[in-house]
Amino acid sequence: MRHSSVVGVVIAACTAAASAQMGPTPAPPGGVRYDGHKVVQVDVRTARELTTTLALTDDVWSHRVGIGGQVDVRVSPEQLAAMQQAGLRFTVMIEDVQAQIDAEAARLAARAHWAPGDGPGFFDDFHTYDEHRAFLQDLVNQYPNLASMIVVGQSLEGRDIFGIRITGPGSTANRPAAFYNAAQHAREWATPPVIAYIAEQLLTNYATDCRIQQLVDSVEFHLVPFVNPDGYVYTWTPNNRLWRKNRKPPPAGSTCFGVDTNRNWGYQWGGQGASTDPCSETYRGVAGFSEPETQAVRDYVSANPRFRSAMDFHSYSQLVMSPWAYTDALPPDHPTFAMLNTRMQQAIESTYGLVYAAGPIFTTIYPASGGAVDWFYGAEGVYAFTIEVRPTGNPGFLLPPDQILPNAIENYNAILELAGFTGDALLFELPSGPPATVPPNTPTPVQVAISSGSGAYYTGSGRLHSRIGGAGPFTLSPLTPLGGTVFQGTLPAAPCGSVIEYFFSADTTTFQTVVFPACADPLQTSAVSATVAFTDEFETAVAGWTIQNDASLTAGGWVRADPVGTTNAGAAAQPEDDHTAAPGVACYVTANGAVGGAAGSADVDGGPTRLLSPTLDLAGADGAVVNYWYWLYSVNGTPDPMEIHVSNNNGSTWTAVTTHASQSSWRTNSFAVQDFVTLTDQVRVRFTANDTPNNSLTEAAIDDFVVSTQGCPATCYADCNTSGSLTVADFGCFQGKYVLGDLYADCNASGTLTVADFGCFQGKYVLGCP
Ligand code: 0X9
Ligand code: ZN
Repeated sequence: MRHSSVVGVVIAACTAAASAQMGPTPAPPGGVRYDGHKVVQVDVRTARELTTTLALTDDVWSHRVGIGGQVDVRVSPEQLAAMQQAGLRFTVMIEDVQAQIDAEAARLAARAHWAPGDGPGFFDDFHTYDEHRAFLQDLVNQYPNLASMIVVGQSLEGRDIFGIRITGPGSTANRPAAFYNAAQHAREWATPPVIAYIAEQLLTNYATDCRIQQLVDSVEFHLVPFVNPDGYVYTWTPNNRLWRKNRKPPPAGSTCFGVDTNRNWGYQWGGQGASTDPCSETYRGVAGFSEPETQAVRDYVSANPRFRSAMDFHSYSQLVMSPWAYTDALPPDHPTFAMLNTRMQQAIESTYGLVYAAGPIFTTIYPASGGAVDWFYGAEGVYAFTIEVRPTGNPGFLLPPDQILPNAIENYNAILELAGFTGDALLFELPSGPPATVPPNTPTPVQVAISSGSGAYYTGSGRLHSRIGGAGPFTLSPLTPLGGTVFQGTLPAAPCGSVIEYFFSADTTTFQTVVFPACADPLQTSAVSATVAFTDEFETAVAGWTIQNDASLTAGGWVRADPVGTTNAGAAAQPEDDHTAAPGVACYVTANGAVGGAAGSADVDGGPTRLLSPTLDLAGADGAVVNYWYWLYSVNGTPDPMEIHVSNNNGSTWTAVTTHASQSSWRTNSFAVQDFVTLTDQVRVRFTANDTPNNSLTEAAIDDFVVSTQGCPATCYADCNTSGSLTVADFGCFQGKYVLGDLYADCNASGTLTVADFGCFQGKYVLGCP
């Protein structure tokens, strides 16, 4: 949940970095050091606390500048003392900024420089502007038919704003284009590798991955790693690691360098959330498009009317955001933006489980006028987004090198969604997901949403294609409109144990047929009976649940209770309500505090604390699914995910199933036990919460735990009424099903019900049941 009240902020103080820049460009030797500086996360609850915080720092690190949230700020030892004096509540996020910068610099000094032929080792550590260029050039050399180098224009100091153009063969006259860039802000080093990774993946997978080929053939990608090359190069010079803006020399009367290019775009330039002070980190410049970097991108983008989507990567905070940034009004295309925000958010979550928050910029972080996103959308009509990549907090801009690749991978997956919107004629999505199983011998409805991509839906053209058993032709059936973009199809009744394969298709108003999933890769579900083997809403004490607390746990052990909610920085830390619908009230929580107690007073400290399910007898089932609702809120310090394990030997050994990241809301998860351990009569599930090292606010809860087994019970065909014995009533039952057209009555499996099925039934009846 985001903060409801956000105030516009002008980060007004002259930065230490900027005030030290007295000389001409480039900067004087020596740069700026941050010895003894810390980054602290301040818990801001009132306008006064926000004003005090901003008056006491000259470098805001996080996006979360608002009331009812945490603001990450860098402070000198003196500023830290003043914060303590002022009674601000904060936790230390980075103990020693300079030590971290020095450690990174030492590592980079010792790193192997990337050279053509080194391949994906590129993502092992950060690289210079020149190395990024060589990396893209090497890709162009390997894939000359798909890729070429581009130069968008030049920076103030004359560097090329280079990039790579990637698209498949054929005319591009009508091909939608995409502009995806990074590093408007120099210190946001986690972002250029995302661009490099997108380029590498699109090219290296083109020949072998049908979906990538489809995207590259239908979209003209323009990928630009550095919109602010001067700033980026500057961050690689000694003691300038935290530079943000471009390298514009100080205007008359000032000694401060740099314009924030992301406050300089000429759409609604000069509004709130941008500074007139040249020393501010959000200095907007003397006019919209006063800077060569924004001018260059403007001219490049407006010269090509085919641009349809844009992404401006920033760091950090893990957010997916859409227009507007200058106003809290929702843009005319908000439904489309919201859909794409969600698709990108889900693509990221399904990679490593990280949940990036999503929404319009203004309300998700803060008002910011003169940003790239607003110009792309407002002036050019391009569907424009910005993602703030990893991490959420510590260590801010100094992303550890082992996260460069995972960060790139999850954001590449988000880009595939945006590219799909750019190049695909229609977009499909299953609002409730694909059903993992369907009941046997029962037609099952399945919903699909169809919306416009680069084409528009032709009314009435939606179809479901399905087949049973993995062979033979697909059967077509029309989709029924349910209102809006949602349609319903019906999966055929299928015998227990069989597999149904299915896909959807629809036409555009220009009669292009689009198939989902793409690339002849149908969805699958199997027909099986499900039986609830165990269910517990935790409203009463059920025997067998076991709590194991590590000796290091000082607070916050699991307990079954009606939870007392707590709030931290505007977000729910421990839930006030359990998940079960009324009259349900109870669930398992990690300690229950007193009403009105502080968020940190009954959270987990140390640990782990473990909650073990009763022993479940799942032996003999074909499959078993565990479903539960969980809550995990873990912020500050090192966040501690909830860990889920399963055992099939009553807890002697445990297999990791998944982890859950911080959310501040009830969420649900399911897993198939047999995907992790073979099914036995000694299965247990374990939920682990901890705060190790003890530096976070961590609250966990579990509710509505259900285990169901799946299978196709060995049935006797002739026992039509499943009475357990064969009687004359089974003939009546058979006849009834025959009359109804029930596929059960197709005794000889001929595909149609004929009189021969009666003879077949009689034959089986005579043979009897085992
Ligand atoms: O303030 C910014 O420019 C971005 N956050 S950052 O911490 N990376 O500096 C947010 C960008 C919001 N986008 C636009 N205003 N277009
Ligand atoms: Zn940024």
